Amino acid sequence: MKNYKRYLVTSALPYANGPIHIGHLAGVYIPSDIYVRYLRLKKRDVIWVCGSDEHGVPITLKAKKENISPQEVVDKFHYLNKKSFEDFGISFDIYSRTSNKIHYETASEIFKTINKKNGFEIKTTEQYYDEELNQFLADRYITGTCPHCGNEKAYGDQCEKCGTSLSPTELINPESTISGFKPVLKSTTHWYLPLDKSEEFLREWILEENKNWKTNVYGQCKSWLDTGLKPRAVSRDLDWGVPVPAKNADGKVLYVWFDAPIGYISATKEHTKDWEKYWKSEDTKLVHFIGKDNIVFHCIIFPAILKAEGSYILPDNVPANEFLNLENNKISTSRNWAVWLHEYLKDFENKQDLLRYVLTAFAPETKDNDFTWKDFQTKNNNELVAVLGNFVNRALVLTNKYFKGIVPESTNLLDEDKAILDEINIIKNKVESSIENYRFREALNETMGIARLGNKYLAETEPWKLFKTDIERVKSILYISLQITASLSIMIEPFLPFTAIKLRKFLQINKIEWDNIGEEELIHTGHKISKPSLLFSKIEDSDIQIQIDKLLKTKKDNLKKEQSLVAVKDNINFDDFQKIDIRIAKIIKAEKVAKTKKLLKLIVDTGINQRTIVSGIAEFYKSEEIIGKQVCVLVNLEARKIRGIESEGMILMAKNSDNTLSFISPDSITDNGSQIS
Ligand code: B3M
Ligand code: ZN
Repeated sequence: MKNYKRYLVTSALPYANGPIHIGHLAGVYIPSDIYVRYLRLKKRDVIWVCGSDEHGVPITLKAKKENISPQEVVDKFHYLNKKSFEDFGISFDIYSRTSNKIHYETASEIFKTINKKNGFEIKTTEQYYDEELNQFLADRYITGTCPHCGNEKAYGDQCEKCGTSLSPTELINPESTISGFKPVLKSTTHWYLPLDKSEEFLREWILEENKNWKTNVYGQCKSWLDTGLKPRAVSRDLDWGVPVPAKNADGKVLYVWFDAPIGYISATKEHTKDWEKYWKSEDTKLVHFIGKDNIVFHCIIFPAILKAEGSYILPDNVPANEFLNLENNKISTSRNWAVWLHEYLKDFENKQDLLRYVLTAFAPETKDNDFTWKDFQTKNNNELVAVLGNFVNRALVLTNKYFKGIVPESTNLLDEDKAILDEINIIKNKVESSIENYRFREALNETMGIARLGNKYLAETEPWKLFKTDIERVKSILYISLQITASLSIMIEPFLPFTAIKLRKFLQINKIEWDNIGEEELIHTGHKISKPSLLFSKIEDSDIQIQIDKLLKTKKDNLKKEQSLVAVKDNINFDDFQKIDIRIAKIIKAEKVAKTKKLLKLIVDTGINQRTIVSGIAEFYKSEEIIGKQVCVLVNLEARKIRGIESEGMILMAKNSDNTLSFISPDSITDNGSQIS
């Protein structure tokens, strides 16, 4: 085990083209905040850097779409995200941005150092060019079929389905995601990082020296290395980004994934003049917190860049999380399917720790996980209120009730009392090991074990029953309960920083040293605590219904948008139209088709005859409610068997934006058989 003198922690730089949502928080920012807050409590020398990732094509496209400059786009979201993080207690040492001058200088320096060593291959190749947009297409803006797994929505840089790192020319049937047109190949010159030449070093460094990395990270790196690494362009034909500091590079900028991770270095430079001690000493522990979609860039590409530059350390660990879904759907900025941090802070004022708690408890640490508002409510009411809040409240209320808020003496502590404090020490050691191994869900659960221990202790000793008969015993029990509460006030700090401050206010104590947790006299006899209020309040059904309704509205809006995007079919001529025969008909019988959820068997009177039609409307209409209804029927559709039933024709239905179906019915009683034309 290396003996590190300092820690350097980074969190993925969020793109400054949208707000922060719960997926970002659960995947990256809460885990890293827990880790760094713990390191600070352990008095470790730690610097934690983050900031806005302000380059890349998404930002230029958003600027184009909104007819503003890229700088205006990033300014808006840099400040929104910076403030949201601050208000949520994400305690970076610095939250910088890659449009800063210091970043341009740093990224340029690193590029020039590698270039001077001939560390790049300069190649003129055919790249995809969107003639509609008049610009070359970045990998991300070309989709097509993945040659490895057949995924038709693979991107030019990566197939998210099988995780393979791709280059656009490998895609089958490429298409521009911006204009929808087939892109054309045009020649252009770029600087390539020869990843293939780093393969051996990466294989040794990751697969041999870092077997302790999380399996999801190790596994993804192994599959990339097994597939074989190829040279990767680190420059782009764009006018927004860090200009390539080389000859014949007009109109070219550094590839966003070349400059963005260097943003960690520039932010450190901005934060401390001792930045090289952190980035260039082997006794610095460098940890990158990211989401799984950034593994290749942090474990393969950025280390290859730093190795080529030659003077930087490499990460000790990259504990990437998987993805968090929302109500069983993928979180999506473009579809507004998210819980936005800045909106949460408004809707649930002063309830930051509630969301921190839930997102830690449901963090996608080893596999994708799901956030639901019901779970949010349940976790709050059954754990924060009923376990942590309940224990603290009883310990403090009873001390106020029996001893006017003065911590009683502990004259005759029993073995069972001391056993509680021993148990707290055991739990503390487990929490330390869980946090140091990036298992934060486990660490939180173990910390909550102390509150559970407290509740059990009070339930077993029942001081309220002894007040009249054995006041000395009551004193010891409440004394121990207050020591447990004092330990909790520091142990919850990494997870629930706002609650920790509130609790220390109730106890009227300053921050306790982490290493003193579980001691017998954290809070002294004679010390006066304050009158407590509730640490947590219940979340009512109405509170979460508002949020659920918000998501339902988003779903409807998205469907409406999709509906409007449904292309009108190709034109037909009048003769073709004349071929179809639609009549008004009355439903005279209806029944469910056995063993199906969606089908009804209808008997309709078409004015010409009675006929059977099978229709997929069972999810929207009950048989009994549609008898007698006049509807439109396509009567000259060839009969076909559906679930063994001869169906002669089709009932015409309108599909709503929420995917429900509605009949097309005349607005007054009409003769059955009336022709629609
Ligand atoms: N801006 C975040 C993302 O891929 C990306 C991280 C950069 S960290 C250097 O969503
Ligand atoms: Zn694939």
